[in-house]
Amino acid sequence: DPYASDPPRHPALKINSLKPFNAEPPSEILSENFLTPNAFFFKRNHLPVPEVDPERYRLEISGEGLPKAVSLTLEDLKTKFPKHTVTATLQCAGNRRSEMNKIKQVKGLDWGIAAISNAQWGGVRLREVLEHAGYRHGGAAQHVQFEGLDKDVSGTPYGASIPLRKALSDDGDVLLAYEMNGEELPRDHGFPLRAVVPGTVGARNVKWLGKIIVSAEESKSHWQQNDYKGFSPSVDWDTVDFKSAPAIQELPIQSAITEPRDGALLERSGEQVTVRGYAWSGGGREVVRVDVSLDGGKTWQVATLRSGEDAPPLGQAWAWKLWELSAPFPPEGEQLDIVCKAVDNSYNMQPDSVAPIWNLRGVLSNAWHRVRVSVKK
Ligand code: MTE
Ligand code: MO
Repeated sequence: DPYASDPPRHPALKINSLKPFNAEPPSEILSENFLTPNAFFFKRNHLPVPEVDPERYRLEISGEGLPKAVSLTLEDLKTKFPKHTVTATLQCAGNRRSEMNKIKQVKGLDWGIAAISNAQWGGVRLREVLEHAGYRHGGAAQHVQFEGLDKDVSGTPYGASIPLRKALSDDGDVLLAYEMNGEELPRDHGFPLRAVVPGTVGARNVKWLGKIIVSAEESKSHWQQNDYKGFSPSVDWDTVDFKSAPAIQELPIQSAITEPRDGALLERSGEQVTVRGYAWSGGGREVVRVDVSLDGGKTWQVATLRSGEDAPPLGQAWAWKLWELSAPFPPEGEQLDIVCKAVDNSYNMQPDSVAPIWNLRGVLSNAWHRVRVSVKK
C-alpha cells in the first residue's frame, strides 16, 4: 500500500477520499479562526504523501535564463536567504463542487464549502532564490514550473506552473515555504518545502517541492494541461478540448456561510440570528463588502468584516476576511433562506446561481451561497 506511510490526521476532518487523502474541516472551524489551525487546514493530495529526509533533501533549480543548474539544501534555504512571512488563503478550484453536482453530475471530489483555509506561511521569496541562481531577463522565459516529489505509479510527479511575471514581481509575494502558522510545514502540506502562490488557485501551490524549472512553456503536467480549466455549461466529456481554455491561475470572488449550517433549527427566543462566513478573492483583490439576505435575496444587509490583520497594500489582499451579521429575526415565517454574496475592490461580484456557471469538472463554483434553516416559535 503506497499510502501506508501517510501521516496521522485529525478525526474531525470530513473525509472526501482516503487514498489519496482529501478532507475538509467542519465549516464552523473556518470562521472561528482567522488563521486555520494546521490540523484543520483542508488537505488535497493527488498521490501518496512522499517521505522526505530533510538531511538529504535538495531543491533543484534550472532552465531558461539561468547560467547553470543550482541545487539547494534545506539548510541553504533557511540560512542563505532572509525569512519572510505572508498570510495567504488557499482555495481548491473544486471548493463548493457539491453545489454543481446538484445541478448535473460533475467529475471530481464532492467538496463542500471548506476546501479553503488561511495560514501564515514562512519561508524564502521565490524571486530571491531565482536571483541567487543567477536568473537574467532577456530570454524566452515565461513560466516557472514546479515539480513535486510525490509520484504516480508510472513515476510521474505532480506538477504545475505559474507565470514568470508573478514569480518575479516585487509584490507578488510568492514564497517557498518551510513553515505554516509558525510550525514546521506538516507532511500533508508539503514537508519540507512548498510553493505558496498568493491569490492563485490551490493547484499551483506545489507541495513537496523538488524542482523549479524556468521555461518558455507551461508545465506539461496533466494538472496544468488537462485539468483545472473552466468551460461553458454546454461542453461535455465528448466535446471538451482542454487546449482551448487557459489554465486557472487567479480565482474569482468567493464567499460562503459557515454558520448556521443548512438544515439547522434556530430558536426564536434568541431574538437575534447570527450568520458567519468567509469571503476572499483571487489575484490580491480585496473583499470590500459582504451582503447577507435572510429572505432568499429580496432584501439585503451589510455584514461586518473582520480582516484579522492590518489593511493590505492595494493588490496584495492575499488573506480572506471573516464576516458576521447579527440581525433580528424577521417577524414571521418558519424558515429562513439565508444568502451571502461578496464584492471585491474591482467590483467583481458572485453570480446569483449555479446553473449558468456549471462546468463538467465542477471548478470555479462561486455562486451566491444559500442555507435554509428552520425557526422554532
Ligand atoms: N502539490 C503536490 N505536490 N501534490 C498535490 O497533490 N495538490 C494541489 C496543491 N499542491 C497537490 C499539490 C491542490 S489541487 C491543492 S488545492 C493544494 O495543493 C492543497 O493544499 P493543501 O493540501 O495544503 O491544502
Ligand atoms: Mo485543488
